[in-house]
Amino acid sequence: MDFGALDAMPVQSGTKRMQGYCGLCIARCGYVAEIDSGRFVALHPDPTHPTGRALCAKGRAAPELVYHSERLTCPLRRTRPKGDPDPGWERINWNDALELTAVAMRRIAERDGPQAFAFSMASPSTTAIADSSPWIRRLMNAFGTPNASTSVELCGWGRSYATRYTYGVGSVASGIGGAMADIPHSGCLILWGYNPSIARLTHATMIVESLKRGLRLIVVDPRQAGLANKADVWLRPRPGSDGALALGLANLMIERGWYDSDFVRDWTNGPLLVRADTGRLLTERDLTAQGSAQRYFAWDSNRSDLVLYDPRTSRYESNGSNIALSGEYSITTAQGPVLCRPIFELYAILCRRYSPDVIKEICWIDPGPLERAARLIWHARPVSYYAWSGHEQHTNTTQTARAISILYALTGCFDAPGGNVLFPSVPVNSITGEDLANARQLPAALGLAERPLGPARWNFITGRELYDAILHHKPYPVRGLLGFGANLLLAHADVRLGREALAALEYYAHADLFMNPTAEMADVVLPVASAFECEALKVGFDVSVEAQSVVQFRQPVVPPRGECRSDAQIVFDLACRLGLADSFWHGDIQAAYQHQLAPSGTTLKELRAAPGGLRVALKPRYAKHASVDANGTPAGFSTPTRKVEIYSETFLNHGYQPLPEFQEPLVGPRTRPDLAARFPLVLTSAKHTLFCESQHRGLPSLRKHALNPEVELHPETAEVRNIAAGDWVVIETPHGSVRARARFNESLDPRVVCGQHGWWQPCKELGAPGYNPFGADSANLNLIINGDARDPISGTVPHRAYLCEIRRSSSGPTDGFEETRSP
Ligand SMILES: Nc1nc2c(c(=O)[nH]1)N[C@H]1C(S)=C(S)[C@@H](COP(=O)(O)OP(=O)(O)OC[C@H]3O[C@@H](n4cnc5c(=O)[nH]c(N)nc54)[C@H](O)[C@@H]3O)O[C@H]1N2
Ligand SMILES: Nc1nc2c(c(=O)[nH]1)N[C@H]1C(S)=C(S)[C@@H](COP(=O)(O)OP(=O)(O)OC[C@H]3O[C@@H](n4cnc5c(=O)[nH]c(N)nc54)[C@H](O)[C@@H]3O)O[C@H]1N2
Ligand code: SF4
Ligand SMILES: [Mo]
Repeated sequence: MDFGALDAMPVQSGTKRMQGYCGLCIARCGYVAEIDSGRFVALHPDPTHPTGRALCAKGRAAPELVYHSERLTCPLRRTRPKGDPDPGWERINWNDALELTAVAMRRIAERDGPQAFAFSMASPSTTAIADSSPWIRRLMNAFGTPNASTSVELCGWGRSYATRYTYGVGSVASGIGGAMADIPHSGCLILWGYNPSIARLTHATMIVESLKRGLRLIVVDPRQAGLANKADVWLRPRPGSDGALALGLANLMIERGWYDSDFVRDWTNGPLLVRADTGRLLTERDLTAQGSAQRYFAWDSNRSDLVLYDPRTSRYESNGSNIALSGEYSITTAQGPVLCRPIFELYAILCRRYSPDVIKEICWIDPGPLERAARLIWHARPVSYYAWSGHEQHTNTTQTARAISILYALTGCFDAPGGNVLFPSVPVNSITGEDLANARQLPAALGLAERPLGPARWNFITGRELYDAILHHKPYPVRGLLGFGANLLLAHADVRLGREALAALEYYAHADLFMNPTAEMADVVLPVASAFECEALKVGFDVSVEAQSVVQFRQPVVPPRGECRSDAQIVFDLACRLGLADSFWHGDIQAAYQHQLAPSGTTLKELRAAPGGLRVALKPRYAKHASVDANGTPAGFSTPTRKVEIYSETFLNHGYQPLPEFQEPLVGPRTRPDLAARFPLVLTSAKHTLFCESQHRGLPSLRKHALNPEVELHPETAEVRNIAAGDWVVIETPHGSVRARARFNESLDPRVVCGQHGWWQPCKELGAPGYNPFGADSANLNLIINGDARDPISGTVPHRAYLCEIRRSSSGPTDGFEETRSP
């Protein structure tokens, strides 16, 4: 192994400097913290770190976060009933807080089974929970509950889970099928509903760098946000129409011959024949009773005959180059003649339905930019893409994610240099505890029966499923919850239902840095140390091979505030109290890290001596699917056909469309003309550059630049409603209304408006208001979204495509949020 310690930063007299990485969001920027007389005073970029080129305003505000007057600093216990506006928080000690929690967990598990105790977690993209989430999952596995509510249905499902049905499971969980855009080597990059300038600084700096050497850029976004003004093509879809757009682009590419037919033939299931009568793949069993039901056929156009394909060997029985991707063939089966077509032909037929004219009608995108984008995707290869929130929070997210990932297969760039690459990672022992005895017999997660291919398959539950299980015991009761930061009542639709559900819990403990509207519903609140006050181990920094090679053991910049503890400490302590010490190194976290690092070639001791991180040499390998074993069998893809799946029999088996058919958003102008008459505007949302999700409004250096929630609308949309820039407006949907201030954005289609979610917190120092998350004058955007409309496959609710109307309001919201009463 090749270790290269990062250069130590110069130490100035009087101040101490310390390397680490910022845990506040997914960018995980390498930093140098400045400590003056024991006080954390500033955060600077660490240019020696692969993610350390720059820091954002949130990172620079880290000292404000650490020393904030409203930080939770001691465990609290509720003394008054949950409906009471005053929870009557009472200070308790850690022993009592953890004992109360362990006793409740044991009681509920013994009476109702461990699955009746669920966990919630903040998303790792918006918090430092990634430092401890593997340990939290380990505790769940050891305890025996599969039910983790982490907003995965809103964040990550489309990007890295739905795409597994196309590409199989990869190694790094964050890209498509685990494959990350290899931006420095790409000829063209597609940012699809992803704005790294706000969301992930490390990607943004990398892209800006690459644009200088000629990277071509396509941005798909209803707003001209972030790098869209530097893009070669900016496509502006109607929110929620991305699935149609992907098919429309594929249509042009197929029509013009702009696709990699070798890749499609060799590495996708495009050649396999589908029976017209049943929609199933033609199998050997269809032809003879002795044949295998797991061997399929393609058509050899030279021999004008069937050719057998065996997924176990990932090979066709004859030379692949004659294998047909189009045509219609009458095949004599045991039951008589059956018409069959190759999958690729069926896909091409589907795509043909999305001609440029149809795309104009559905997506509100003109043929010109559509054609330019299709041309660029083909001619500027290698191409990579990253698709995120923009396509993820819809009632059609799963098929959209598939449509985009299959469009991408046409380029033949998967796992090629400059494409989406399965980056290598430093080898470590898995610590999530899937090997533990209880984990091997976990009960089914909530929602698995109803949506067997959705998040429950990976032991994630949706917000709505959690609420339904608490309130209606469907499909079984959930009576206890342990929350690590998730602010469910701001993050999810069905806000009132959520509040009712949390109030109905027999026991709820919530660990957080701050009291938030969700934590207000807890029985016990645990104070958590921020990422700057606790250690953590990070193996790989995701965005490039270079970044992946860095292993870093972050040490606390300053000791924890008050009695705060890290999430990991809480987990290890609880595990011991639950009689699970054997699975938790008897409470010794250092021993656990050592176990994790054992195969890595580095040790905790070495890492402690190198706070800037160590590099473990990693070699990029490409086209892993083509690597062959001793028998000459290619690795292929980890899908049922061992190929990239354009057509999914898994989907068919569960009653879903096997091709990535476009489904209109369930609450949109085309599906609900009845509602559209009163609510003519399409409502979407986007992240705030200064805040992570529902956090950070209390930090003065950030809040002073954004005092109130805003909604972006086109000036024409405003004018006909007599709205001036800066006016308070009401955003109204069939389910209620919230308020925000009007901000004009000429880049929007006049029929689209874009709100901000996550507003509740006041900033006392500035006298900036908080907002009641539930009341009539709320600014909680998800209060007006109803989760009855859901993606049938994943349960995703329509945060990003809903119908609304906007009108001028006479006043802004009052400061209705009950202030936290810590003793
Ligand atoms: N309308 C609309 N709704 C959305 C979205 C949207 O774009 N529009 N986005 C969705 C997305 S993508 C997501 S990920 C969710 C986000 O929803 P959440 O995952 O709930 O994230 P946050 O709202 O940032 O709240 C995080 C909470 O965790 C606490 N916290 C921060 N760091 C730590 C830590 O290290 N440990 C612990 N224990 N707690 C910590 C914070 O104080 C805060 O209370 O919201 C979703 N909701
Ligand atoms: N500053 C900051 N950084 C963050 C976060 C934060 O809250 N603030 N949150 C973190 C989290 S949890 C996440 S998930 C990531 C998310 O990172 P992103 O996915 O980049 O987040 P957004 O800005 O919400 O969405 C990206 C773009 O999608 C567009 N969009 C909206 N609707 C649609 C649509 O229907 N189709 C398409 N194609 N685009 C649409 C929006 O206009 C927006 O510009 O960021 C992480 N980083
Ligand atoms: S982008 Fe900002 S908040 Fe996110 S890790 Fe970097 S410095 Fe921290
Ligand atoms: Mo997210």
